[in-house]
Amino acid sequence: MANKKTLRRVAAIHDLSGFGKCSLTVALPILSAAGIETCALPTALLSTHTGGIDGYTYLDTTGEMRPFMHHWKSLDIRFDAIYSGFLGSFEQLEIVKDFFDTFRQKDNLILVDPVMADNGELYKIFTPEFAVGMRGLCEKADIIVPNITEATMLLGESYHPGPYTEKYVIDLMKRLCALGPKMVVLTGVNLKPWELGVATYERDHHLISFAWAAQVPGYYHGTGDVYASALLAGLLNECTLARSAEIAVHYTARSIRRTYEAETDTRFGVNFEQGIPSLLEELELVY
Ligand code: PXL
Repeated sequence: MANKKTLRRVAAIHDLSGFGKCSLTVALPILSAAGIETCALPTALLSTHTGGIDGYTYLDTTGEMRPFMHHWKSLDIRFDAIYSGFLGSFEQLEIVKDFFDTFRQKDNLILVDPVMADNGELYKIFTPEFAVGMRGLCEKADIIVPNITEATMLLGESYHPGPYTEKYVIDLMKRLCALGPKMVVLTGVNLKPWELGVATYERDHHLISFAWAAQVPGYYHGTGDVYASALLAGLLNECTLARSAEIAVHYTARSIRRTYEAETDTRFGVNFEQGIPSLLEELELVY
């Protein structure tokens, strides 16, 4: 059972999309439910995410980011983890690097989810140069959580759809670790056509693991954010990387399955809310 006395604290650096269930509206409830204090540093304020919903509003909050950072530093706030996701510009990449330098401690965890692409394509608002900038941010992380498309972009390689060979996946993770991070969790992996899952690699211990779920038809928005948030919830509740990765696969797959069965519009995000009790059970968290 996790130690219930220590309240861990995370700085979550993502956009706030009011509708569509991704980024902060996913990270905050999942981490909080897992007993982790979550401090939000918004990178932008949108009416919805940008993935297939027309007419969204977008207020860039870059100008607020350094003032947030300086205020938090002046209060001597310490973070057990810093978790970055969707960033909208090169300037934000630089600010987040400074944030890492400012709040880095010997024993805290910097997790970068290099949100920028999926299914072989950059999200509409990003350019190929942004991928190079994102690589610079990943170099400073302890752990990165790219999908296969993002992984190939970080390495400047071409993407091809799965199924993949185990050797290809392991090689990709080793080369990502060579950029700087000690740990990689690669999402959207499949070795067989009917499965979907993740692979993990811990450089210092040469540890490799895989976790699988049955593939569900359709493309569900925001699942990367659900996954990375649940992964971090596991890591901050004393689970190993492999176990955290596995718990997060179960949680994300169940959220997708629930949404599929409800026949909800896949752009509107997955039903992760009703899976929170079983996530806590798997994390062995009972308050
Ligand atoms: O889930 C990734 C994501 C986060 N935030 C915004 C997005 C996307 C993906 O499209 O548009 C605003």
